[in-house]
Amino acid sequence: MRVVFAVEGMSCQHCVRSIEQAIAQVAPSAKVAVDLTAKRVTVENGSDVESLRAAIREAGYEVKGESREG
Ligand SMILES: [Cu+2]
Repeated sequence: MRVVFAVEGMSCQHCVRSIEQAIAQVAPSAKVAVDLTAKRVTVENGSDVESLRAAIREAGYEVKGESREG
């Protein structure tokens, strides 16, 4: 399953690494792609959506919404 999160507050490569690390904590095998321009975080093979959303929030970013694909 792939989940695309709409995330506010990401501005640079440091943010990208923070998000990647936060998600790796809850979903070590997840594949994460961060698009700063589109303000999107795509997670493939992650854990449940709730855990992923919480991880992004705990890293300090605002999750505006998400959509599941597949
Ligand atoms: Cu940053």
